[in-house]
Order: sequence, then C-alpha cells, then structure tokens
Amino acid sequence: MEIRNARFVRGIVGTNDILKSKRKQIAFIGRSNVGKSTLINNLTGSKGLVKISKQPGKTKQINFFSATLTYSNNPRQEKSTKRNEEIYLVDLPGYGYAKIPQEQREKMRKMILWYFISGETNLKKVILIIDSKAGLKEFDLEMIDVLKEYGPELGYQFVIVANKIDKLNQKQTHKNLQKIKEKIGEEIKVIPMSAKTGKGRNDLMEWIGV
Ligand SMILES: Nc1nc2c(ncn2[C@@H]2O[C@H](COP(=O)(O)OP(=O)(O)OP(=O)(O)O)[C@@H](O)[C@H]2O)c(=O)[nH]1
Ligand SMILES: [Mg+2]
Repeated sequence: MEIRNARFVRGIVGTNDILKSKRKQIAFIGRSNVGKSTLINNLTGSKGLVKISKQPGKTKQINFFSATLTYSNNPRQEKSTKRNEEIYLVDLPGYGYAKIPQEQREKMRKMILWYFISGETNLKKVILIIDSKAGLKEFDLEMIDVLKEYGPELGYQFVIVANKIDKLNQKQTHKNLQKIKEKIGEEIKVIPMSAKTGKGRNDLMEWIGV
C-alpha cells in the first residue's frame, strides 16, 4: 500500500462540511511537538506538505489533506492490478499545550472529543503519536480511554506510534516500550518509529493498509 498525491485541502477550527464527507479518514493525534506533521510528511513522501514547527503548538486547527491510497493486489507480479481510493489524512493538534489561551484550548478540546465520539465522520483509523522518550502523558491516557470506548462502536481502530525512537539506544528503547505496555496493557498495538529516519514506517503502513 502506498499513499500518493497528498495535498492540503482545508484547515478548520469549528464545524465544517468536510468533517461529514463520505471519504474515509485517517487521523493523526498527539501532544504538541511529538512529530505528527513530520510523520504525515514521511508517510506521504512529501517533505513540505505539512509545516514542521520549531516552536511547539504550531498546529492549532484541524488540517485535512486529501490523498490516494494505492493497493497492489499482487506486488510480485509485474502487471499487478492496482486499486485506488481517495481518502483524507487529518492532522489534529493536541490540546494540552500551555501557551494556547484557556478559551481556545477548551474549544479545541471539545472539537477533538466531538471528532472521536460523534460518529458523524467516516473515521477508520487513528494514529496516536507519542514521544517515546517522554512516554505516555495525561493527554495520551485520556485519548486512549476515548478511543478504546468509542472505536469498536463507531468502527475505527487505533494504534500508538512511539515516535523519535532514533533518540534512544536499544536498552532505553526496550525499557521505555516496556513502561508504555505496563500502563496500557498488551492488547493495544504500539509501533516504535522514527519519522525522521523512517524506522518502523513499514510496520505502520502495513497497519494502515489492512
Ligand atoms: N529526532 C527526531 N526528531 C523528530 C522526529 N519527528 C519529529 N521530530 C522533530 O520534532 C519537532 C516537532 O515536529 P512536528 O512534526 O512539527 O511536531 P507536531 O507534533 O506536528 O507539533 P505541533 O504541530 O506543534 O503539534 C521538529 O523539530 C521535528 O523535526 C523523529 O522521529 N526524531
Ligand atoms: Mg504539527
């Protein structure tokens, strides 16, 4: 499976028609600075698609990108048949960032919760990104509770991407992943990854494709 032709469509801060589009949606959520935008750029192979922030809290709206998922039925055959599907990649900001004014943060919180619990979007997959060095924070645990409760009912699946794994050595990686699993249990899938080096990318693409 490949993700092609990604392009920015719309950034929204409140209710908008695009939320209820019939296209399937793949959502990216996580606290500020964990690497959501870098990950979207990596998966789509388009470096400049989403702006990467030097300062945390850059993404203050819900950004919609259209993209084509291309599935090859049999990649080993030279003339394999391909199936294309137009979808939306959705970049959601984390709402825990202290420098956002309280009022704006609360509005964002409501909006994000609505996105995951209303059942009015055609949401299929959720990628919750965390910083593997920092581990799980309050925001992540709150999100996991929401996704666990509403996902099965509304027909979406979620995965945790432990990003920035390139910053850890093998021993630290093992220790930090162990800690994450102790907190959330073995049944939730965790993919160690680096949006910078591309490590773990194939595992995530495989998860998205099925
Ligand atoms: N070492 C390392 N740095 C990364 C990785 N992914 C992202 N970064 C860096 O982390 C910083 C934040 O990345 P962004 O992709 O802007 O993070 P974000 O989650 O979109 O941040 P907001 O939009 O502010 O919520 C940037 O300096 C990136 O270059 C990674 O896998 N490894
Ligand atoms: Mg961002």
